[in-house]
Amino acid sequence: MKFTLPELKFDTGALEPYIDKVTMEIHHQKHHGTYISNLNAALEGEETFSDWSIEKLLSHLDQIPEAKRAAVRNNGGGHYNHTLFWESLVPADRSKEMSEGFKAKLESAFGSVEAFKSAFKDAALKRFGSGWAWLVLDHETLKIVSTPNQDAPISDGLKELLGIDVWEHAYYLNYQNKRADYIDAFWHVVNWEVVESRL
Ligand code: MN3
Repeated sequence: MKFTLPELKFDTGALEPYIDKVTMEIHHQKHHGTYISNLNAALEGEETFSDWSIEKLLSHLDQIPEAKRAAVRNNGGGHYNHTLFWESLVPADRSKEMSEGFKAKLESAFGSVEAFKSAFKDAALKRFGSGWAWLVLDHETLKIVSTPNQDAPISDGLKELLGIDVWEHAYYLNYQNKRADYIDAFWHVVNWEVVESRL
């Protein structure tokens, strides 16, 4: 399968002031674009995997030849994580509150919505270096995890509901070293309808 860069469902400037236009342009076109080129290059000539989806590749990394495995894990993860990330975002003026049902699930898992947000932020802040923080479903249980680099929860059998990219490329132009401010701003542009639909 030749992987291609998915289109964004909003203009690159539409997430301002929370995520700036230049960051979105570089992040989508250059960073995500490069993961896709590198993933396609790694799988070039590998007939076995020619019809494998990105989900299947990341769920069966042990079946990828060792010489290609790190490239598929890093670039395949980069493609998968960013695709989920773009889909989870929405311009603030189009974003809707989370549903009462979803709120109840978060309250049941974390005590309150605020406690969920605080634990998610903590995971995102404590991820040393580059990586992601996630709200995932582990079988039937909602959990917060973080992954280094471009590792994807799906490789550990977890289902991603919401992820935040905390690589510096995701926020440095606008927030410099202030990762916490970027995380606080992120909540304004979360597409809860999409997040909930992943349940
Ligand atoms: Mn990124």
